Amino acid sequence: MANVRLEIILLGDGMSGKTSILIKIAEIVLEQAMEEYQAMLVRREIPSHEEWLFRVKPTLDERELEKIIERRPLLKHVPQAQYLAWLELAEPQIIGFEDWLKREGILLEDILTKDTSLATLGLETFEMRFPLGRHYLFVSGYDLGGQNVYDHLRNVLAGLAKPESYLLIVFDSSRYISCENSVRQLEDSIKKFEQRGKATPTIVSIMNKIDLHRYLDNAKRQESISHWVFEALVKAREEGYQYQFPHVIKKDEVIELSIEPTTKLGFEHLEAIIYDTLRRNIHDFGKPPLTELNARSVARELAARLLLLQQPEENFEQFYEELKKVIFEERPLAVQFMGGFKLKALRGEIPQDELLSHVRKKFERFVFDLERVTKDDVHMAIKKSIRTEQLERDLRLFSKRVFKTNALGGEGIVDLFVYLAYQETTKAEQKSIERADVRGKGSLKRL
Ligand SMILES: Nc1nc2c(ncn2[C@@H]2O[C@H](COP(=O)(O)OP(=O)(O)OP(=O)(O)O)[C@@H](O)[C@H]2O)c(=O)[nH]1
Ligand SMILES: [Mg+2]
Repeated sequence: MANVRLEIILLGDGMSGKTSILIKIAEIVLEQAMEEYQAMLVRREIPSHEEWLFRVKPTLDERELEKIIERRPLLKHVPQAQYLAWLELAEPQIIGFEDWLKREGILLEDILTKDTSLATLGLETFEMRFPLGRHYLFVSGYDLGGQNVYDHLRNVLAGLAKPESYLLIVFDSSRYISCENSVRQLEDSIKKFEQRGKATPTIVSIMNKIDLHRYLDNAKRQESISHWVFEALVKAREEGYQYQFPHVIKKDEVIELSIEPTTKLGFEHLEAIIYDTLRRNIHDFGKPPLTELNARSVARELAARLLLLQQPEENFEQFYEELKKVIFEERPLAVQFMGGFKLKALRGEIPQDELLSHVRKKFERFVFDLERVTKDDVHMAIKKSIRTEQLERDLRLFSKRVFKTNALGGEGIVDLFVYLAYQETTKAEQKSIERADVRGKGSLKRL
């Protein structure tokens, strides 16, 4: 068998988890590599990780090890990080894990050091390489930023994707609006592409964040969230509301905003208040599945859903289309972006009121009527946000497989990766059989 090349293009709405999936794939490869490295160590009579945990670790100062791990970004991605750090200290004659990876041609560092606290901008290329017997599997491709990605979809199909590429379409299964938006746009672009007689790449759909979907699909939790959000909205109407949110650049800095009692609440405040109630009330807030960033996207989805529930039938479609444009333009929360003036705000040059008025302008049309809201509305909004199962049926129209994944915990990612690698290796094997066939025939002729 020859080297195998697998080209992947990751596409989908912002925050659906494209970059996280890529990181998880790299972690799975790293785990495999760690097993081989471990086998090499055992041949050199170094204690195995299990032995080390039992015999050596209790005698060590873990702070020393943590200092080494801090300096080695790759080690943070393996459960045996402390063991590897110890090895560096205690057995300097043995090749370190990172050097060994380089020696073996296993390239993963660029992917593993990506930061998902920020959106991917535009397009990032990636390449992973790892051994497959005596050859290599090269996984390369493009990780596209999700903001307004569908504006560029036709160019992606026409420019980047080759017939042999895999287009991985990533959906956030906890956000119906985002899924619905992606599915329709994708259907449309693919139809147009095929009408022009072009060969489409293989499309593989991924319903990601299934852990978050499961978390929200719980009757008791839905009841509590409805209660908290409804109480907060009543408070905003009757007494005004004070909420907090993290600064978009300075992660440790918290910004506080107050609003006067009102019956008409702008979208930007509505989503921020929902975020605030989650932050205040949920005891496991900040940890997966409801990480701080996920709380922001849940808040945005619920705010959009609540707003849609108040729309009369006759202008629903138009309103929905306009709302979708603004909610996919940037990551939530809107108040964190304050009209692009964040740097000036950092220096205190522009007062908050003025900054907020820029956000208001963008969301001008999107105002929630606090006089009409009921607790049942909030409950309904949560239920609608996670009703993504029906979209799966549509997905099967253009995707051979639909994978369900949790990119943080890893569920479904091995299946996905094995599927992709299997497709390409069998193709490569087929080609090499054909080549051998041709060579065989040639030599017969010469005889
Ligand atoms: N609970 C949960 N959170 C996830 C999952 N996948 C990604 N996330 C979180 O969702 C956020 C966005 O993930 P990214 O991987 O940056 O999403 P993306 O699609 O690359 O986003 P853009 O680059 O903005 O288009 C991060 O905070 C991740 O930790 C998942 O399967 N489950
Ligand atoms: Mg990304």
